[in-house]
Amino acid sequence: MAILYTICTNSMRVDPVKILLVNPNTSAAMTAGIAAAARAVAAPGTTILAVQPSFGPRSIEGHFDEAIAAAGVAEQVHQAPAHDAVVIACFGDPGLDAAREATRAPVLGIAEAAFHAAAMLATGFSVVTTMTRTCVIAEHLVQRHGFERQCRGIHGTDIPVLDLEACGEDTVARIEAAARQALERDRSGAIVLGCAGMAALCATLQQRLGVPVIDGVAVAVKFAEGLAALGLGTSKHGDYAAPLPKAYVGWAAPLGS
Ligand code: 2AL
Repeated sequence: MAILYTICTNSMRVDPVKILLVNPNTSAAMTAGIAAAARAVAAPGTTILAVQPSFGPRSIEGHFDEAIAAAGVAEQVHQAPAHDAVVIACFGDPGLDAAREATRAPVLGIAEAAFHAAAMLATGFSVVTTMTRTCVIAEHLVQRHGFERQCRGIHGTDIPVLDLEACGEDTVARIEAAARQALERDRSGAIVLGCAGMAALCATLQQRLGVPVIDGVAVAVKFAEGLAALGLGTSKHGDYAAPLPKAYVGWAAPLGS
């Protein structure tokens, strides 16, 4: 027993955790909002370095946006200063696997983190997201992360992502109404917010709805702190090993080695 205790404490980090928070879209206002939401839940001493790609869409609302944004996430993780964990703060988790190849630190997507948290708090949850066209992207994420049994519904509100940069009561009321309908129709016990831009609304919605409302940015930051504190990182055994050295051409040249 004494030996086990020594092994466990040896693997605990005591230094403050440095989190690289990547907003995959190129809205500086949204990057600032997501950074504020992350800092509001971070432990004392945790530092949050919030970044966004140097190219790509202002908001991510479809497959094309997401493909370009994934390259932007890869760019930011490739050129990142030293960090202990990475959070990808867009509900599509763009570039998640690429980022895991590019760093030894744990990398969390906010959709993946939110699904895990929701599944620990209710037997079933519903996702309330932005444009209806992104519902298929959320459905693919649910399948990819293996939450088909817990996710009981995905609901679009047709609120454009950039409307969340500075949203008023009308926008909050629309999300609240969609969440109420989802809880009823899906017989769900929790709501997952399907956009990083909704992070600031989480507490208000939870208070109004009376059920757990999960913002992926907040839970990803707390999971990231936990994994980093335990000295856990992305496995380099197998397909998450560093990318094979090779030249890249065109605008991607700096990403090669
Ligand atoms: C998002 C998000 O989190 N950021 C963004 O630009 N688009 N997600 C979404 N479902 O619209």
